[in-house]
Amino acid sequence: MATIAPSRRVRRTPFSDGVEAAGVKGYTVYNHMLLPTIFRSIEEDYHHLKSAVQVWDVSCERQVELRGPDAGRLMQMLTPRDLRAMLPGMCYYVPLVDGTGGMLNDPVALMLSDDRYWLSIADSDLMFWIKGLAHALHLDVIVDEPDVSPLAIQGPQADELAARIFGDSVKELRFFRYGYFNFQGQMMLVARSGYSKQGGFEVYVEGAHKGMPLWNALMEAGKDLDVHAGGPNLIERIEGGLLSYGNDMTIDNTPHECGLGRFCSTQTAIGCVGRDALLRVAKEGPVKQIRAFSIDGDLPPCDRLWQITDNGKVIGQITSAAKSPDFNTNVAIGMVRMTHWNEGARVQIQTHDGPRSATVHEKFWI
Ligand code: THG
Repeated sequence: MATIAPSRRVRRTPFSDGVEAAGVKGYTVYNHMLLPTIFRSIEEDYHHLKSAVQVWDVSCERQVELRGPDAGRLMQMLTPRDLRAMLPGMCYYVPLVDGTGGMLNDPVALMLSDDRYWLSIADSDLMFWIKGLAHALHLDVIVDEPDVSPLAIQGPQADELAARIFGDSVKELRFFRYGYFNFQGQMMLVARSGYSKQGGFEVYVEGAHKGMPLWNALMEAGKDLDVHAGGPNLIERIEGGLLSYGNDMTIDNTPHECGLGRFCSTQTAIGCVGRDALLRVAKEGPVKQIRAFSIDGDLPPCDRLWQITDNGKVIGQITSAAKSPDFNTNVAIGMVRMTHWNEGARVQIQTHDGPRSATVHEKFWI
């Protein structure tokens, strides 16, 4: 493949110098910013992520900050998840929807204080929607994108590496909680979270100039742990059922279709935009839903939607797929009609290289 033309619209990150020194081989663009996705190869990176520890430049998980007396009210307007029990120190995975219940983004929300939140966003221009709501409703809140760049530490040795940089107390963080930990005399926000099922942390680096010192310290401290630069791994995230906004779900899907109904408490999410629409779909239940698929045979890269068929009739679509070394099958994510969403259903996948047979699964692999 050709390269991505560098320009101001494709933003570099505070860690780009480190990523390049580590020999990055492939990028995607996410929130108008470089996201490194391949270092040695997707497969080598996958085995390494599952056995050692990686440092990921996920700066592209941009923060939208809501700050002011109406920040909490605006937050609850954005999501059908009930935020009333949220406290500073907590992270919530939140589906965000429009007035029809269509997915706009699926960020990790952080409550920093009563009147200050971050939304760590997936790949859509969410800030415009939030600014529009705040403006139109005359809310007393400032909405902007601060100079904050997440750096993830992921893998079975993530606790050991993080402890060497931030001290042993970082190991006591619970899943989806954050705290402040000292690095070279400065307090940094560290959460136990990340876009893999291997466990680890995300450091929300405030101020681009603090990026490379942290990157270098992690690489130095982790030498004997075989630390390496990595990134969200296609194979591992499919095995884990981690959804990718813009790929596995779009504005045309409700959270329920995405299997994110467990993050919706629409009944009590008073003030949520799209609440009435979602109450309706939650009552009826979705007629199609995200599922895991194991696909037989060899596959081309899944760079477009593949129709799922049964007897020539279209019943859904595959949106992510990759060969899994550990599970000895092609693993995939797709959305399929209720007639075919039960465990063990057999379907056909129309890849751009021809048809393949596949089996539907109600659970992902990890
Ligand atoms: N971390 C941060 N920001 C992000 C992502 C992240 N922004 C973009 C993108 N990833 C948002 N999407 C997701 C998808 C899944 C998860 C987090 C963000 C995730 N899900 C857990 C799971 O499915 O196992 C469950 C979360 C829960 O139980 O609350 O972690 O990765 N900062």
